[in-house]
Amino acid sequence: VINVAAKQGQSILIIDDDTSVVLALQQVLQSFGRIFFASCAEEALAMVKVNPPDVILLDVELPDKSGLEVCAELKADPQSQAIPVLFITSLTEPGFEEQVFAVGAEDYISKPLNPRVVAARVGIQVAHQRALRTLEQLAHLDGLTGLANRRRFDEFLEAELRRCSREPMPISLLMIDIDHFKHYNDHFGHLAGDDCIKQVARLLETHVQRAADFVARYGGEEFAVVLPGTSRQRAEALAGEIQLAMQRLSLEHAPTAAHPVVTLSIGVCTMVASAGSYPERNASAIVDGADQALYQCKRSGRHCVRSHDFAGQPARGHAEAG
Ligand code: GH3
Ligand code: MG
Ligand code: MG
Ligand code: MG
Repeated sequence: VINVAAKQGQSILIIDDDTSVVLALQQVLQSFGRIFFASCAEEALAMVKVNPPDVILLDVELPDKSGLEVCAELKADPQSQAIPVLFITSLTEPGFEEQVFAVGAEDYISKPLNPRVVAARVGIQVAHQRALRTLEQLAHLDGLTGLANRRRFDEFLEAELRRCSREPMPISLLMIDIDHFKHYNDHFGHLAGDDCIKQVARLLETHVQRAADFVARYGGEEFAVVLPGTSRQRAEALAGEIQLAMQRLSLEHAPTAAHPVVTLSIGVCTMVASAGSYPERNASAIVDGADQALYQCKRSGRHCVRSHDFAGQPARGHAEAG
């Protein structure tokens, strides 16, 4: 395994046992980023597992396996199936083109290698990958606040519920809603309202700091915070801190709102694992729980924290700040 070029950018894995091909490709492709080599299938598959490249160039004939088999294996594995594979081939047998696409490859480059054709074909794959990655990121971000959006929240919560029940450890969810926000919009206008939402987003980011924790814009003027491995007590304490920090920010509210400054209501719900699984082990249960607690906040005059209790007791209150 040799890392020839150390430039930033894409990483390209060349799988070929012919040194002259490898050297020629390295020359042509070094401007794309880092180039890695493997000279047999076994080595290549191991490298892809440890460090998945952005593009793979694959020889048809390798010492230990056919390139077609290697490609089929890569495309069968969810971990590697999205990596574009380009075959390098001098084979001119009829039906070969078809075989290449049948095993899931994106394209092929024929020998003798023409540097400009190689660069063009790899460039297309690299650009395509980059566009997909950008779209993927955008699809999971909220445009106004830059926080994770609802779609990302749903994915994250499900994955963490699974992980926390396996470990097992508790998981907490905060549902955070701006109080009387309609009044805010009506009084200050929608643009000011947008700005207020952004300020709440920044405040949440500063207060939710552990690497495992996660903040999302759930929708409108509602936010969600997922706290893996966090007990109810600690989740309530964090909710209290957030609520207090919002009050201290002293954003003037509309005169018709219940409080002179913008405040938050926070519903907390915690799932505690018993014997390696949650009785209510699904995302909608924890969201419902936090929602019910949030509803209790609104009924108790807003600007407070309430917890949902799965044991069926009425929602418990948290010491109110202010
Ligand atoms: P409550 O204290 O019960 O939560 O009252 P509320 O007025 O905050 O709740 P309601 O759900 O009635 O109103 C939410 C408002 O949030 C209505 C909607 O126009 C506004 N809103 C939702 N998304 C945005 C946004 O992106 N920008 C702005 N400016 N306003 C938004
Ligand atoms: Mg070969
Ligand atoms: Mg709301
Ligand atoms: Mg609201």
